[in-house]
Amino acid sequence: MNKLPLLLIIIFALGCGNNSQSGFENEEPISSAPITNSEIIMTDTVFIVALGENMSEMRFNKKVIRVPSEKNITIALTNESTDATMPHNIVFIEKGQANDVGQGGLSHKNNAYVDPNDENVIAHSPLAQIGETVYFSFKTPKSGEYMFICSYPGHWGIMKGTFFTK
Ligand SMILES: [Cu+2]
Repeated sequence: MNKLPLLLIIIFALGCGNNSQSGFENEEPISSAPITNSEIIMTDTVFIVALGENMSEMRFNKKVIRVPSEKNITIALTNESTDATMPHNIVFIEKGQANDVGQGGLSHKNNAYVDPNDENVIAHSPLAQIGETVYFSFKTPKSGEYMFICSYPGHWGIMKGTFFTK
């Protein structure tokens, strides 16, 4: 997937690691030791954009999301709409359960329109207001086919896609 932000994070971490307060005057090498995966805790990030200015245009920029199974990942959801009536979230759910999850979330506005006890929900983001990016991390489920929706009222019938883990 998109490795650039991860690389930047690593570079940033290296840059902060061994520098003294002297800043520009510090010409010493940052570190001679190689960085190994075991020394850095990190998750891969999947970037998703919610688009559209109204109910007929609204959509995710991805129809399919593929990630490794049983692995911690981070989702970054950006809401690019400029219409304030278009908040969105992203909810990863069991296949075929979009309507049940959406209906069940209607009475849970304070939980981003997701029933916290819904067994069909794998993980979900907060609501992203227009122009906002929200992040959340979760451990992906075992290898299989799932789906993702926006559970904002009236959106799940259109804003949905397939979620594969392998
Ligand atoms: Cu939505």
